[in-house]
Amino acid sequence: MGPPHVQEVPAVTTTPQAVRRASPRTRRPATPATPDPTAGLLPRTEPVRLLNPDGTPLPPRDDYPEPPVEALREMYRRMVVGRRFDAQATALTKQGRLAVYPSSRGQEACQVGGVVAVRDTDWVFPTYRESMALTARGIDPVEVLTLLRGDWHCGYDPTRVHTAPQCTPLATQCVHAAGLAYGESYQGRDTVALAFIGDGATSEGDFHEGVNFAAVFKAPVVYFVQNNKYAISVPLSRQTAAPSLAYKGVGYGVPSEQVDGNDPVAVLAVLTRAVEHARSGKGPFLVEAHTYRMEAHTNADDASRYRDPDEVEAWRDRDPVARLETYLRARDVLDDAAVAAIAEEAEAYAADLRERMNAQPAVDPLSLFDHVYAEPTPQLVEQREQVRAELAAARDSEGDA
Ligand SMILES: Cc1ncc(C[n+]2csc(CCOP(=O)(O)OP(=O)(O)O)c2C)c(N)n1
Ligand SMILES: [Mg+2]
Repeated sequence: MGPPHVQEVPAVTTTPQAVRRASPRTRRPATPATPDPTAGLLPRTEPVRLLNPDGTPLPPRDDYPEPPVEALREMYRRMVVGRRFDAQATALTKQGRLAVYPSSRGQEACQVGGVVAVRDTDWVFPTYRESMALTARGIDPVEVLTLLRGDWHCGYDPTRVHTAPQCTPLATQCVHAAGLAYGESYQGRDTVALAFIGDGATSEGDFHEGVNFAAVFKAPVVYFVQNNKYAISVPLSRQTAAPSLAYKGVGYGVPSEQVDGNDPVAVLAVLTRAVEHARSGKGPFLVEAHTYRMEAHTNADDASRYRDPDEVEAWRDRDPVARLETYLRARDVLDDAAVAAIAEEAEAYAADLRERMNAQPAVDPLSLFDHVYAEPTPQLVEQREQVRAELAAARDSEGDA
């Protein structure tokens, strides 16, 4: 007798074909369903949202519990100060105090949500767009703007503030973040790296290499794509045919999510979960936030040449600062007096920044050549000498005048 699960073969009474049809032995056993290899990796088909655009709450959801209201209130404070900082930095370009400034007005929920979601001991990897995020992280705004003033490559000490220098070469921070996060976990620390990245930069090789490395080596990185719909003048429709940038995770085995990037409550909820995922040893996580760049690419760009003003107006109705303010007022954790006090704090912050940015920094142009290589190349030595000679000639001619 065979094993108990094998059924007895009945006697042959008709044609072999009929037997084959009738015999339970020839019936294929039901194959167990193959587990979906993408389970848990794909983002939800709709961006996660916890507040309506007018600030009224949506029904609570189990997958993304609402963050504590104190954290949201603190987020509001930093968003208001951040917006004022951003306006001040734009004004400084007009006064000739900054060479260039890429504004992140309209992206406050992402800029602030990103840094609120991580610990001070975690590492942040920003791009040129993230000046507001860095000030929200508590870095001195004058130190943040040093790069854009053109004084020095980075005005703050990255190791002290656990924040990498702002990257202008697109997506390079994605590999830096993967390397740092892997190194930290290798040494037994539970540090998470948060890498900001733009929609356009997800087309860069470094984005894919960083995400792939982090996935294979389970490096605790949160890749946070701020999809602000433009890469300078290139709209998203010309950038990618992907259904959502969050889908770029699945090809590397990286779980991902998409979120309404102008909903501060949802941004913090989604990033909190993504950071927890990375910290718990499960590897990287990819978040795409749908937001909008309200200003031009930088002050040196004229966005009216490539986008419709009606589009910008439509996004004004989804303003993240007003949205959070409405919600917090309804929750009774913000009133007129608190709003006025925060606005006053923002004004004082901007005035202090203006004052300190008016001081002419002492910069030695030759320091540009320092720290590039441990041993300078012959070309650098030659270029340094050229600059030195030009500066000396300029000084001499000033003396003659
Ligand atoms: C490797 C590289 N290629 C091109 C550029 C020029 N560039 C600077 S910003 C930018 C657009 C980036 O758009 P996105 O990634 O969407 O970020 P956003 O500026 O919208 O924050 C480009 C093409 C660059 N800085 N680095
Ligand atoms: Mg963009």
